[in-house]
Amino acid sequence: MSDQVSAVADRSTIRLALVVGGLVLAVLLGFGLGRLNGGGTGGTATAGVSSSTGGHTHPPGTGVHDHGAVTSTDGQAGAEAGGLSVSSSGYTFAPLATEFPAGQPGQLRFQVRDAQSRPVTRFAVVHDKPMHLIVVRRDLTGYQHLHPTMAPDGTWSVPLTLAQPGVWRAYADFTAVADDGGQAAVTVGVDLVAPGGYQPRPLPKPATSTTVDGFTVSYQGSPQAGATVPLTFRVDGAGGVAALERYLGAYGHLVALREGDLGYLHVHPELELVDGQVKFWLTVPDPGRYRLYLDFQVGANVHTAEFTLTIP
Ligand SMILES: [Cu+2]
Repeated sequence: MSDQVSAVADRSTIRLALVVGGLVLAVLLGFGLGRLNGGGTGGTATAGVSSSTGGHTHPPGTGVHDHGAVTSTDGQAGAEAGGLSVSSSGYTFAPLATEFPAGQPGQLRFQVRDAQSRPVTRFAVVHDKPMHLIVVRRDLTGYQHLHPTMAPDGTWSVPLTLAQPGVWRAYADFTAVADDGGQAAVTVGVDLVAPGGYQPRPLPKPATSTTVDGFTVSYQGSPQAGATVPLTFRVDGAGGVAALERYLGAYGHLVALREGDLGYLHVHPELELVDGQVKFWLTVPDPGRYRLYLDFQVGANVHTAEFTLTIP
């Protein structure tokens, strides 16, 4: 009898040991994956580690641009594109619904969940907002840059209309604050669907100048694969160079999306205007075609200029 009890106890002990061992392994693996996601791109955007450079590289000899007091919103570093995964650095983009009738006003609701599947409720304010949401159709049309609001339970919501049928990509770009106060800059992406006949539009030809809402927007600079190069944007209105205003703490916000996989590059400008122009540092990882989206503000209105960029 005592042998049986002892045997049972031994089995329980073994089971317990296995469970504990498994948990430790899971935690180590999770941490390792987090490190790979954040650190594999050369960044330090792992929970508990805060990087003053925002987890991406700046070219030698150039000043850092504005990331405020926290890590950048990029979620990736150096030459790697982000937003390709629904989970990164232990954080998961969890939409409550992903289907939207085309052309009808709807509401996107989602949570950011941590490695324990708990909704995250603490976010650092980066560029004036705790959450930046980018939505674009798979053919790179219909770009939207939105700022959802969060309920106390960690559920974010924002009005959203997917104008045309197709598969759309949504990127959540945020800096989560962990229980220990550590901050992780993350970009995660998920597909949304507007059912119906998808008629993809070809990417417009590469150009360094475009018009939007009566403004002519042009840029100078020669992006190259694997290099960080300056891009300087100039906005002209009816009366010459337009007076750019700060929007979300900067004179402009530039997002670059890669054709093919919609890899996400988020770049930020120098703090101050240079001759009335807004200057960015852009690191493009690989040859290919990209669509650039520049948000800028003039006369209290925000406009978005779009460019196709080919990297040879
Ligand atoms: Cu934003």
